[in-house]
Amino acid sequence: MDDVSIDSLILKLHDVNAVKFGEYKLKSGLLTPIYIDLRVLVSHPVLMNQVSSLIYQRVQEEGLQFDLVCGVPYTALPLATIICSTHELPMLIRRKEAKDYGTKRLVEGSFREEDTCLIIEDTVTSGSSILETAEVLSKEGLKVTDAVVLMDREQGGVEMLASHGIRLLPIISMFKLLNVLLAAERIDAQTAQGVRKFILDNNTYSPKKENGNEVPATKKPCVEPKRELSFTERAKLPNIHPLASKLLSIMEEKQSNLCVSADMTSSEELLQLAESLGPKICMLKTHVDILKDYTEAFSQKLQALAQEHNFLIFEDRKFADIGNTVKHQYEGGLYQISSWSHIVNAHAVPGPGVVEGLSSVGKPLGRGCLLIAQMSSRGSLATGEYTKTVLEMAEQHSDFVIGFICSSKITEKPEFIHMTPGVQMQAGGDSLGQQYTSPEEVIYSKGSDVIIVGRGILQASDRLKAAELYRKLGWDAYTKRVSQSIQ
Ligand code: S5P
Repeated sequence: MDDVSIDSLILKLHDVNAVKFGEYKLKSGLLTPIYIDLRVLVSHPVLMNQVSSLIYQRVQEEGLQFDLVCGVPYTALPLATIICSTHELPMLIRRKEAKDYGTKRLVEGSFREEDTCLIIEDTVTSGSSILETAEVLSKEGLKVTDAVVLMDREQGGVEMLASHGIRLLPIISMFKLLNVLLAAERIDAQTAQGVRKFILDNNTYSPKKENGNEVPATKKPCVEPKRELSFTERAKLPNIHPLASKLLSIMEEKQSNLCVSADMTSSEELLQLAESLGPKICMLKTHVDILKDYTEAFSQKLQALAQEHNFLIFEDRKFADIGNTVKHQYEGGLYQISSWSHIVNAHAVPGPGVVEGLSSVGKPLGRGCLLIAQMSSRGSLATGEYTKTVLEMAEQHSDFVIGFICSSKITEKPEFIHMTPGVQMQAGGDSLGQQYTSPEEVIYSKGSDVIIVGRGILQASDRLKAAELYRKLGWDAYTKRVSQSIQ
């Protein structure tokens, strides 16, 4: 299941008021700052079908084996019905109350003893509703081993059900939901933090409560929040691209998530800038084709400075042609970009061939590529479905694509690095469509990793002082974000 369809589903659930923020009473009497009310789904048939197909997708991905399906009454009942009808699976209906006439059955439908029944639920807090349904089914001789839930509030349901031998497979977790709503500016950082704290403070599962016996260590609840990984931890991920790992290590070592955009027209000036700002930055971005005096000696000097001050070079070439053409543009011509630039970027407009062409040159050299998923300029067309497709393209080429040029975090996959241009201390823009966001907003609120700053530093009277200020603002926003995710 890809992150993108989950992200857009979360936004749609918020649109229809299935996710509400405020003060609400849960079944247990506890007051909660977030309320998930999926009962409204029945009024939105398109959404209803999307949710049902995501649940079924999860069932398939996990390769679950079962003979029958039962939805927990009432909200999950229509979901189970759609799934069973679409995929022609036999279903059972669990009655909440036994009728006082006729058969007095609690479970309607045909089944054999020892049949395995898969449970479907809309939202889980403690897991008690699923357990109740599982107990009714067990009394009828049915086996319950798995349950799939759309929304897990991450308050102990997984652990509680596991202690009863039921594996709960959630599709959306509370922390994921908060991150997506935050990135889309549906909620502010304070609301997200308030809800995170509530969830962590109100875990409903205590192993000691289970039959009065201490649960073995392996079954202890995972109260550890799904905290955000630090740059150092991300650098050590098993599937990380070596260049992404190098960049993340540099960032941690230099405490800098600042990339300076060295948009200068003189090689000499650019080298002077690299020399003086080198210690403050993790990466230096060039537009080599705006230099009036490019020589091979320039690229050699720049590489030496990158080595000396430990930063990476990113040529912002924005390749956007068919694979065969970009291959030549990257490798050859006047600039021979692949020979000196650690990182380049590309538009996804031509389709995957652009990445494949670049990769055929860059991969053997250990280079990496950023895909342009969003742009900072007014009226940019890189939004919505386009951005989602870019993400898919990156996932399919993760042996060369190390991250994105974007305005906010677009994926939860920690192997990808998010880099955001259009950054200045003050909001505003220029007369040609550039739009600025502050370092704090970009890193803390929008979840990006690296700020790319050009004129904010280049036009300052003291560039070194300005670079240090941006470095500090970017770094503080990152440390604040990571530390809050583990509170
Ligand atoms: O969406 C984008 C993508 C890029 S790479 N918006 C951008 O502004 N950029 C680049 O970042 C742009 O080409 C320029 O080099 C830099 C921003 O410069 P500034 O002076 O506006 O900070």
